[in-house]
Amino acid sequence: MTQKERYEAAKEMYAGAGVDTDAAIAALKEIPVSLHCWQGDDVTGFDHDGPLTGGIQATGNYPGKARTPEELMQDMDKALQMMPGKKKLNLHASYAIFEEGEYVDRDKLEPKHFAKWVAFARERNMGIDFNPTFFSHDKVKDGLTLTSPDEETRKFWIDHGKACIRISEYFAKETGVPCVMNIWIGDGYKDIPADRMGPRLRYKDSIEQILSEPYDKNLVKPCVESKVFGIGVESYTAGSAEFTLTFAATHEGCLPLMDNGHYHPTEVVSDKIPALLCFFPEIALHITRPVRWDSDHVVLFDDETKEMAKEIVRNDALGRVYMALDYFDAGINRVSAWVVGFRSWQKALLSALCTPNEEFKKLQDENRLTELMMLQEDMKTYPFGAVWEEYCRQCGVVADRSWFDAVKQYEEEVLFKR
Ligand code: RNT
Ligand code: ZN
Repeated sequence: MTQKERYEAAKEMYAGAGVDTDAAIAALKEIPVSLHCWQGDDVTGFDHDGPLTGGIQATGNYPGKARTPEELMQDMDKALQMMPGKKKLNLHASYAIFEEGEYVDRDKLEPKHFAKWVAFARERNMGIDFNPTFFSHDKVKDGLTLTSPDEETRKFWIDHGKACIRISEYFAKETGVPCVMNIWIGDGYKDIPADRMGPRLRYKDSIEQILSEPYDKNLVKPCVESKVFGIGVESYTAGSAEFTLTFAATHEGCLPLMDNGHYHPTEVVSDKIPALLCFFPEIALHITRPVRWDSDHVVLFDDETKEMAKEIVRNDALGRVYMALDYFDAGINRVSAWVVGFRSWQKALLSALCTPNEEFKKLQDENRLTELMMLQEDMKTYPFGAVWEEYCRQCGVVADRSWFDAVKQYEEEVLFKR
């Protein structure tokens, strides 16, 4: 059977279940997914020589990590060629690119320090998302940034946040695509704190000061990302789920961002998506794969990933949910890690789009739950692979595993020579 015949057969079978696979493919092509630059260099960045801090860790020591902006862009380019669909670039402030001999601290960053990234994104028709970097820096004092009781420290980080608002607006103007600016801090305590509210009040004030920087709300979408704990801050994190959710709910234009590695292990973000969509016009996601903790493994086409995609698709929220990948595995080929994770999320979205969601909802509302279970199980063995193949073909990307040959070749010719 040719690829075309395989797709035609699959299309017919899905049509029998009430699914238009052509429409699903067409819809997916329009949905931007943000690709994080930090998988390429283990969250190192270019503006410091120190270790990765903030309670996060990229474990592993696979050779070939990108060391310069040129290498990171080259690697990302390689990865982009193997990803179907619409992409956005996700940057951290620590990836500022300075001229030879130039350096400014994070509170003084300017759009020009990201001009090369803008050129990179524009050439590839990508918008840009942005993240102030509140970690891996010597002005993180006693593990604290925006919650610091030391006013000088806190001011430095507030000024960093404000600088990032200006840079985010620049990204949006240059690319013509709104910029999602995500605030995440690792501030917290290893052991039982004596004051849980004080740091949160300072955090609240700090974000308010950052957001007081004038910006166009149609161009910049500020978010706050919650977290349950980090390495070395096991007992308390200031930016907890309740804190960030309430902050976003009470500050017009600020979005809640959920990272599915940032909750207790039996909590699922798939269930939280529709809860938040009842109240927020827009929300944001960091899509990752937590293994026993916030380990940031490569995203796979697994059950919870599929469930998250379903909640976005069947609630007609593709235009209301900003999707970004967030993982960093230093133990495998980093280009492959990017590709596998991106393709997995694409598969999850396509699979959700190839589900007769209206019919299933109707069965639920009519309390025909026996039938619903049977049909949901039945569809699991539909020829989804043939639809995926067709989607990749239309996007001009290799559908089968042979994309990995290019990764192997790139590894030998480029990565292993570093
Ligand atoms: C950390 C958060 C945060 C970071 C990135 C690098 O736990 O998930 O989003 O992963 O900003
Ligand atoms: Zn995250």
